Amino acid sequence: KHRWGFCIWFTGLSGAGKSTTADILTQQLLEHGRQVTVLDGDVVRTHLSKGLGFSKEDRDTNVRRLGFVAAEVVRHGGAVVCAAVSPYRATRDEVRNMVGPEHLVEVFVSTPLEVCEQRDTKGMYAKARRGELKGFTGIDDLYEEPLAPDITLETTHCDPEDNVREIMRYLMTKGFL
Ligand code: GGZ
Repeated sequence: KHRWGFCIWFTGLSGAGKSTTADILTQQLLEHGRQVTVLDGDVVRTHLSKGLGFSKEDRDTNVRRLGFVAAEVVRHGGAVVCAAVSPYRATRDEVRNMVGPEHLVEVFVSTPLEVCEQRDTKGMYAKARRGELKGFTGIDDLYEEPLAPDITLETTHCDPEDNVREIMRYLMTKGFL
């Protein structure tokens, strides 16, 4: 009944709203009768990627692992929601190719650094600013913005429910739902 698998890939800074949006999207997809595999970087780092840090190499390994699992699920016609900072363009492109370019929906959660830093829900930006946390994305580590994301979301003036509606509409237009 569902012909196509697909992967929604959220990328953006820490605190941008990736997990929040991913959670609501997952609920919506379930209500739509679509089972979903959720791969959140933060959670994956407690099992599949346990022991990995935040060097470029470790981030790439983490992101590729998410991509590998996502590709398997999509290949069997499933739906996957991935949320990870995934700061490097080349690695995100790799993942797109692993999953199959036409099955991956790249969603850029474009919340500006200033806003993420103001939210600072976990106090990590403050730590990074004090130099207690090295290599924090957006502070002293690179974030390469997507050049051609399928969807760009705004979380400063839009609420997550509206953003999720936009993603659902996109999925319907593309024939995924
Ligand atoms: C970025 C870090 C770092 C550093 C710990 N840089 O807001 P959070 O807490 O929950 O999201 C961030 C999460 C990033 O993990 P990912 O697996 O998504 O990253 S990546 O795709 O780059 O592999 C943040 C926390 O881990 N965190 N140290 N140095 N975020």
